[in-house]
Amino acid sequence: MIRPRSHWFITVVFALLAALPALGTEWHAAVGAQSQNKGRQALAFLPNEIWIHVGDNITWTFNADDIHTVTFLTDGQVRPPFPVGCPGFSSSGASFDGSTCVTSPPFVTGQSFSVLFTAAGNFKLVCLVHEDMTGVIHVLDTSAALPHDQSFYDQQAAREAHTLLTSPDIFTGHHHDRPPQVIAAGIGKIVATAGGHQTVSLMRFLEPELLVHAGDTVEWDNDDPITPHTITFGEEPQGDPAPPSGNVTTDADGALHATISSRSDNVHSGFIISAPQERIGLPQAPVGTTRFRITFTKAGVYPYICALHDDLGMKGRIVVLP
Ligand SMILES: [Cu+2]
Repeated sequence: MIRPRSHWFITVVFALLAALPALGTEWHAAVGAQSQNKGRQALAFLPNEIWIHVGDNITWTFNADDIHTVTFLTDGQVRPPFPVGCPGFSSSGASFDGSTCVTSPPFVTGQSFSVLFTAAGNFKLVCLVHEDMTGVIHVLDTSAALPHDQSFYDQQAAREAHTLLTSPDIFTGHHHDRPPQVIAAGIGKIVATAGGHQTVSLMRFLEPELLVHAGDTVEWDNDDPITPHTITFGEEPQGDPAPPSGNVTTDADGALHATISSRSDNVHSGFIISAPQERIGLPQAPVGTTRFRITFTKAGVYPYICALHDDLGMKGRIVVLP
């Protein structure tokens, strides 16, 4: 027989246990994937759609040397530039319930970020660095059945990474038909799933070495739908890499243009990117800077880089013959 005092004690213990958060499931997913030479980058959450329960935790492991973030903005929040964060950045182990933005800092291979989901809802997952890199996390009540287990997501992530990194068709297309002195600074493709977009980008100048003659003009454009690149001769600019260097002028068709007559000339294109798509509900985006030209006046060998992706091996050179 339980005496009244013990009965009171047991009631308190049960009340305390009920108030504690249920120990949720630990889920795992990947951020990014890359080829061995780092040239091909999958800008993707792998997988990009996951169903979990309230109280579950997801740990994202980063698998690329191109930077990414794991970010949950709030509904209607204006997308900030990635160095700004939410503003600010969260530590791994952050909680998200839809009311306050949570973002990892920009991370690379070997780093990881965990988020605990404390409220039911369907939450968009974005990378602040890459626009067409999105996903959805469906957080269901603990009584709901989940459609997939961890091994399903592991297999799906591996399959998607493989497809993005080996798909041959991003190399085919009109860049083979471009005029001889026009270099594609990158090429890429966006793939859609119900959960959002995954992008594969080739972080390479497609003609890494080009021979021209003194007085010739070389042009670069960018066949990647979303990833900007730069054409940078000499010293890398300090600070924001988006604007061009001061010695760059604008041609009548909107292309940027500079002249190089010595290896000590510092010329930076700023961001060169395919003209952006329109989005319902947003003001029409300007065409932007889609082409960059350099006239070489003297013979010599002129190495250059993409200031954003030289660490991934995105480098080239122009050989100018007399
Ligand atoms: Cu680049």
